[in-house]
Amino acid sequence: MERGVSSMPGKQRRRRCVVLVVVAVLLLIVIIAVAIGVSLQQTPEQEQFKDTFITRCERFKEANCPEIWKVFQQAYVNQDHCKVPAEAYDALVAAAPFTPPCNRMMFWSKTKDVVHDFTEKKDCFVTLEDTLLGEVLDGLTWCGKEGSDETFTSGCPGWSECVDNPVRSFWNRISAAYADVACGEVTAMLNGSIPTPFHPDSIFGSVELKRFNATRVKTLNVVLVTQDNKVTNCTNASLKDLQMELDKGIKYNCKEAPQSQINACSSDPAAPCGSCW
Ligand code: N1C
Repeated sequence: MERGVSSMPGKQRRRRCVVLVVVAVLLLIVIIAVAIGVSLQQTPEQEQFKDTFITRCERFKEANCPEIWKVFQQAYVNQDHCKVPAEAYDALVAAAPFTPPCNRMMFWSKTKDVVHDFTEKKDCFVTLEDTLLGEVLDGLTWCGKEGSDETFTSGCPGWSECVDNPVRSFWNRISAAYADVACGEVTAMLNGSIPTPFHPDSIFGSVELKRFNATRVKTLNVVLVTQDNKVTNCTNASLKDLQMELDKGIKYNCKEAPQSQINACSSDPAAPCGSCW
């Protein structure tokens, strides 16, 4: 009896010890699992980016997608994400050059949704996003980090955070390349619902328009997309600035087109190309 009573605290201590050890082991397991989870988390994110790139690229039958992915990465991987100039993508443009669809090339500024809704429904015009490089990277964000071979999709600098960021430089570079090959009649959809439909700082104003060459481009047709509460028309002062920037020798036209008319026309299979404005 006495021995039993006196041995109880010893047993309790041992039991407490066992419980403590079990708790410590469980804690350790949880910490290790969280650490593994965190370290693995980046991989699916990067894998997903590469998968999207390759899947979209493979829609272009003749493309060597693994090679294009390799050349693309070389532009920004292992670089400070604020020090990627547009020229970093020169090799990428060379690896996936543009074949110009003369008379069908469509440029735009501040009208992304209406343009793509139109080009998706009617096979009349070709935007940069219908080309391999434009389609593969449309809507994506990416950057690298000094000392790392990885592609990151979060923690990348915003559009205005630094000028030489990988996404901004990419659009500047490939927009320049697309405008360089522009030929024949070129169309640009601008936004008539804002006070200045032509902005010199936009990619269209600062890159594309400046590269249209009169030896290749015959006419620039501006389509000013308006809403019911029409804010601007073709006499808008910013459109005078646009004409001043245009290479002499390129003819200029401007037409106002209500968005409802463009939508109705694109949904009408009988409507021919060019009849929507
Ligand atoms: O600055 P923007 O328009 O004038 O650029 C549009 C102009 C188009 O003609 C395209 O050829 O430049 C080209 N372009 C794209 O194709 C493109 N796809 C997606 C430019 N930017 C593009 N993006 C994204 O839209 C890009 O990340 C940037 O943030 C916007 C620019 O749109 P904007 O200001 O309406």
